[in-house]
Amino acid sequence: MGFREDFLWGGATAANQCEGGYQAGGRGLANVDLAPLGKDRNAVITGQKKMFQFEEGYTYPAQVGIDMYHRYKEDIALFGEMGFKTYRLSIAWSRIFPKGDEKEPNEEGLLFYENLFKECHKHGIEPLVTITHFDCPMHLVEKYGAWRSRELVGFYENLCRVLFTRYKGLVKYWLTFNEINMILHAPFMGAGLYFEAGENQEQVKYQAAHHELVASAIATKIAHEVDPNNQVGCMLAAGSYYPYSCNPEDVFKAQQADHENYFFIDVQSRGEYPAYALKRLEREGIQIEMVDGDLELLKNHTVDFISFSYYSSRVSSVDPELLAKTSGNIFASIKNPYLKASEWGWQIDPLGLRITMNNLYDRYQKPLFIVENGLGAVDIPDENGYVVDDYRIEYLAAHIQAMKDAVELDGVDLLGYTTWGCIDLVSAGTGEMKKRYGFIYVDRDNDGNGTLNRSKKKSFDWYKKVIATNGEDLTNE
Ligand code: P53
Repeated sequence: MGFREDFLWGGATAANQCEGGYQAGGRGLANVDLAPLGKDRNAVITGQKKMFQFEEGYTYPAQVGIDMYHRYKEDIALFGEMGFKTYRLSIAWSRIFPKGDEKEPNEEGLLFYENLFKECHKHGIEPLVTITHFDCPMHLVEKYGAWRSRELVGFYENLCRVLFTRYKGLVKYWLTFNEINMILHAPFMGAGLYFEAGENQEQVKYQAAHHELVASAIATKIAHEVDPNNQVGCMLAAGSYYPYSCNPEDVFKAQQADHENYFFIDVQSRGEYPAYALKRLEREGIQIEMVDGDLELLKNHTVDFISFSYYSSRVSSVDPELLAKTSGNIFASIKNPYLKASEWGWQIDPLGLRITMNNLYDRYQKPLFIVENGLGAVDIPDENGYVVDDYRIEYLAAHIQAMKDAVELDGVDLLGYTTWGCIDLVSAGTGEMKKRYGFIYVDRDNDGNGTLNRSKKKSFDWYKKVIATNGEDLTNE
């Protein structure tokens, strides 16, 4: 019983939130570099404010990140010490193709990841690679309007072909787009999209989504052609919607809200635009331009597994008063009176993870992979950089228990679990260093002060024990 013997325990990061070295090795500028700390970050990531270059008076945390570009050996050794079976990371597209539309890739960028993957294998760690984690080269944003343009499909295809060929034998688990549904909520950070005044934003978003979905199918096709051992997953920012009450209108609203997110995975996993989406798009006058062969590509190249992030469940209602009181997250959600929240207002719901797993497994009947979960919190280190993070242990233990229940009691097929930000890194939503998720503390603050030294938190040894017992011992002693 319990988790499968080859269960992939590990942790997850994304290039722009940890690497830094934003100009090193010939790397080009990307949308994610331009999301500033503090005021205006949200306006930039939601595409309401254009920022095509660094501007005076702002701090850009992605420039340095936690300097993993130069320190990955030390970091991977620490992951190895915890017993990680897998490490989820993302490729910075603009390291491989600095502008995005070149014919030939940048060898320095390719070599960087080759060395990193080799380092993983030295420690018995299988890399799990997100091809794009919110990033898009700025040249593609400026010249083509990023994913609103069909041409991006071809550029992404080139990127994937290069990656699958070069890393054959080093990487077998791939995710095509991080949190693909984020394009609806954070279009600039999610897909390099910004809007002109008066433009039909929904039209632009769904056209761009179509391009990503076709690109994802093409990637899946090439991955399987290059190496039949490759396993390709889609990736959803998950968290099922609860109706606020048993008022059928609330229940219906929650179902509709889930549909908005399932839409992407329905296409990637079932291979077709779902009927509810076609009807809705038609009703709203949104027309998706397709190219001959798109529907066949989607149909014939569906994903092998379903990966997702889970931080919280969500709540929906038709009551305008409740709608005014939403919780602090890019996904606006009504506060759930039964749940406590993190310091950033993210509501904590371990059972919601089990519910979400059941919903996804019922719907797709493919193996699941939880590739993000964790608690963003303020940590206070002692003089040696040690943090007693019992709150994090408590959060993770409760979520691991819930996923164990989903496996043992509900029969969900689960491939693995990677906690978000296994080493402290820059927050995607806020740009802060202060919002920490790691087992490893990084000495750096919001203003860029600190030595960047790494130190173990209490949760480091705890997670090591969890992995060593394959999730049987979750106690905190
Ligand atoms: P931060 C919002 C809601 C759900 C997932 O988020 C999200 C976000 C973006 O804030 O993104 C994922 O850093 C994402 C990671 C991100 C992580 O959640 O805002 O894939 O890049 O860091 C946590 O606390």
